[in-house]
Amino acid sequence: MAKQGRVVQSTGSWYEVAVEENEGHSIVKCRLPGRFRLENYSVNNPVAVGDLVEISINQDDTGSIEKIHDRQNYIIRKSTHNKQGEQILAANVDRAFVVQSIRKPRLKQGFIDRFLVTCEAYQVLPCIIINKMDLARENEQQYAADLVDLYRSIGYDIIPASIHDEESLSEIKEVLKGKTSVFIGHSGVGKTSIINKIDPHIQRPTADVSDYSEKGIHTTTFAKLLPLNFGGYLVDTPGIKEFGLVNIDPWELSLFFPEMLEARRHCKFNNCTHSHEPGCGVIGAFEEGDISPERYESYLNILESLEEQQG
Ligand SMILES: Nc1nc2c(ncn2[C@@H]2O[C@H](COP(=O)(O)OP(=O)(O)OP(=O)(O)O)[C@@H](O)[C@H]2O)c(=O)[nH]1
Ligand SMILES: [Mg+2]
Ligand SMILES: [Zn+2]
Repeated sequence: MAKQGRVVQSTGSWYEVAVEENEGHSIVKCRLPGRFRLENYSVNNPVAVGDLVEISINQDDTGSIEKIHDRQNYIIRKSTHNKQGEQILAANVDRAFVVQSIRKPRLKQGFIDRFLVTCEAYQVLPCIIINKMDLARENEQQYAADLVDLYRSIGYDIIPASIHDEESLSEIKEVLKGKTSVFIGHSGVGKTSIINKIDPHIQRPTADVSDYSEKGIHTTTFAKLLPLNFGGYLVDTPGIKEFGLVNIDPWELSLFFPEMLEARRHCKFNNCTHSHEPGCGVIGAFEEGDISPERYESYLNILESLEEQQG
């Protein structure tokens, strides 16, 4: 008999699927038939956490995934260095959070901007968390304040936070309440620590960042969809190093920088890449100070990597 469910965890070979029962739900351990891998050869994981699936139940009470329902949206990234290919981090989410720490490990604005471009392109509502603000030195506090001003001026939600600051945790809870969200970021920034704090029923392992490299040690190893005690669901994901963009053409990149939308209408050439062309509206807006130097630099860096990918 076929049943409908939602994938709550995937370990590579097994998928845990939550199936609605009379009251509450039960978890069925499922396998994925090989044909799904062939159909989605460019993606490492043809089924992602958050996917809505149809399963059949085997005699030994395990399940078999028969159908993956169309996704409302998803967050996908590519790892460029170790050729892992593409990976869907979560499917069917109302909001995706990029979690960064102001220190240990140090914040990387390029990562935030790549994440935001993916959210724009794949129609996911984003939110930025700058965690570990309790560790911030004076200049880092100023840096965080500047980032808050910058991203809010573009229209993005951004929350400076610390697991030792209740007010910031309540702010995060407000945004999560009643929705399905995902936390994405480098290892060690505190994704799992925040989750453990906002819902004390959840106690997932966390670990110190290395003193030597100031990087996390990849404590969370599988993405998991967690029910929140104040309503809603949150996917905790393992730390990632890179956020490579998937299926975005160089010519359309500026469409995913909201602050460039108006300026790009004034470009002299309609195939303008806004990097060197004469009569470019975006370069003009940048020179006028209407587009921030950091965002424009991110744009150029991403453009270069997309052009390299195209060969
Ligand atoms: N000072 C300070 N430390 C924090 C904060 N948030 C997390 N930490 C610490 O940072 C370390 C890493 O936290 P985790 O929650 O394991 O990080 P993670 O992002 O889940 O890392 P991965 O699972 O490896 O991706 C732990 O030692 C936490 O106690 C914070 O706001 N302030
Ligand atoms: Mg973690
Ligand atoms: Zn231009």
